[in-house]
Amino acid sequence: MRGLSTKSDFSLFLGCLIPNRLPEIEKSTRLVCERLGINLHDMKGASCCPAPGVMKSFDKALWLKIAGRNLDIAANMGMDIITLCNGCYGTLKDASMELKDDPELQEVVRASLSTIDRDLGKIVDVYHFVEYLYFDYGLDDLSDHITKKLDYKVAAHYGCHLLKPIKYRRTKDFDAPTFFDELIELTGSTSVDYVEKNTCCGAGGGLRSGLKDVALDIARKKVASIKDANMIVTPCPFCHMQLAQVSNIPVVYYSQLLALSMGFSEEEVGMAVGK
Ligand code: 9S8
Ligand code: 9S8
Ligand code: COM
Repeated sequence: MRGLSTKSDFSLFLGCLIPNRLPEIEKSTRLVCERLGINLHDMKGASCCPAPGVMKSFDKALWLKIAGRNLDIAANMGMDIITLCNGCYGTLKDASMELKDDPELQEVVRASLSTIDRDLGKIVDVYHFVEYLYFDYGLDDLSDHITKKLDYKVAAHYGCHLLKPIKYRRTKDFDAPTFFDELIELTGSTSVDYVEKNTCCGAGGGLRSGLKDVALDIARKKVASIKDANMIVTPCPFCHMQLAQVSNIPVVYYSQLLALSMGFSEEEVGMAVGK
C-alpha cells in the first residue's frame, strides 16, 4: 500500500521548458502517474515560476509575488504542487517555505497580490516529482509497478536546486546524496559513479544566457568525467537541455526510464527519435 494514500491529487506545475521544448517529459510522467494512481491536475493560468537562479537574484520581491501567484492558483484548486523541474522546485518550494516561516512576509505578499486581484490562500506544499516518489510514495510501493528489469549503466545527475538550500530539502546529505541513485537502481539499472557527479550542469543561475562559453565548458568537463555509462538521467529539464548539447550518450529524464521499466515502449516515452 502507498505510504501517503490519502494524497493522490496534485496540481501539476510544468514550468516553461517542458511544454515548449521537452514534451516527452510530460508524456512519460503522465503515463507513470496514471499507473501509480497519482492524479495530476493542470494549473490553469500558471506562469513561469519564475526561475530562481535568475529572477530571485535580481528582484526578490517580484520573484516572491509571481511565485505567490502560482501558489495561489494551486491553493484555489485545493491541492499541493508536484513539479518536474529542479528550477521550478527551487522557486515554488522555497517561496512556500519562506512564506510559511514568516507571517509578516505573507502580509507583504498578500498586499502585493491584491493589486492584481489575487490573494494568497492557504500556502500549499511543493514536491519535486522524484522527491515525492522516494520520500512519500516509497520504493516498496513503486517496485510493485516495475515489470521489466532494465540493465542500463546510468550516470545520475542531480542538479543543484534538488539538493539546496539544505534547510528546505528532504535529503540533508547534499555532498553524497543517494535517493536519486536508488530510484534509478529500482529499474534494474546501475548508477555508475563519476568524478563530476555532484557539480552543476553549468546552465543554472543565468550562466547559459550570460556566458555561454563558460557554461558549456562546465558541461563538457562534467560529461567528460563520465566513463562507461549508456545514458545520463536527470530530474531537471534545464540540466537536461544543457547536458544534451555536449553529451555523446542519450540524456533521459527519470520518468522516461521509469516508464520503460513499467513496460511502456520507447515510442510511448519519446525515446525512439531517429529510429
Ligand atoms: S519555469 Fe519559466 S524558465 Fe523554468 S522550467 Fe523550471 S524554472 Fe520554473
Ligand atoms: S540547471 Fe537544473 S538544477 Fe541547475 S543550477 Fe546547477 S544544475 Fe543544471
Ligand atoms: C535552473 C534554474 S534549473 S535557474 O537558472 O537557476 O534559475
